[in-house]
Amino acid sequence: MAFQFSDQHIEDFHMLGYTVFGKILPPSLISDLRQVSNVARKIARERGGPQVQRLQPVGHFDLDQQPFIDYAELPVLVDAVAKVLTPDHHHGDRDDFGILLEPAEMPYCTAWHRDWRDNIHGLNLEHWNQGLLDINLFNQINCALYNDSCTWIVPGSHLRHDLRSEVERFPDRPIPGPNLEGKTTEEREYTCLTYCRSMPGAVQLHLEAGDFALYRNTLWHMGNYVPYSIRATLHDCPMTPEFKAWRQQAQQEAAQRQKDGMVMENPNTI
Ligand SMILES: O=C(O)CCC(=O)C(=O)O
Ligand SMILES: [Fe+2]
Repeated sequence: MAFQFSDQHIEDFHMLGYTVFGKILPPSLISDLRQVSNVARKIARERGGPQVQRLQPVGHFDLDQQPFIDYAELPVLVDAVAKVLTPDHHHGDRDDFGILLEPAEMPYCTAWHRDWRDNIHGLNLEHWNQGLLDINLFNQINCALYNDSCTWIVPGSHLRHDLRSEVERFPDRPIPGPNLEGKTTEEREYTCLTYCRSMPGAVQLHLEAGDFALYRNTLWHMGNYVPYSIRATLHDCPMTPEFKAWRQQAQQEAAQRQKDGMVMENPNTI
């Protein structure tokens, strides 16, 4: 069935921290985006090796830009994003968004994290804490061109700081991923899945081709990847002037704090 917006999308976004606009991309656009993603995959692997996770930003590479422009301007999508967020949130900035890809050789996963807090070394956590509930900050998009079940999330965690069980699961910073040293392909796959499930409240996000997931990247989340599931998922941000400014300031401050010897603040000890 063609995509239809409903208030449930707004409710889910706020309460769960994510909502999915099901099958919102028309098949012809999926087809154009898949074609350009095949080129992107080649470029990404040439530059970053077989295990590379993404090519970003798409506008900086020798890729046909028209499908990305069509995606950015798709009226039903612009309208749905504006309804959940505001008309000042704009997705599809080609100087910004990328494509997430499957690894060519071996399964792996990211560590569990909340973006910025747990993956930017030197970040000032006070600034992140202050922005936690700000609708102009920290919104993210995964728009799947193939069925994609890579992303795991803890629904509702965007509304709060960590629960005791989460602190107990990951007391230290940086948060460790699973130990994949010396493991076979199948052992790696098993170990990564066990790691996904080790987080209390974790659920797997299942997207079909043409689905657009809008979520708070302040949610606990992670990515889990296997080479046998093709992936080309647009990884985008409904950008605002406020988030651009926050990001720039946070990155500058983090770089300075790293120079000063700061590794990563631990939210469990401040
Ligand atoms: O692959 C995904 O869907 C999530 C990736 C992610 O969270 C990250 O790279 O920060
Ligand atoms: Fe992330």
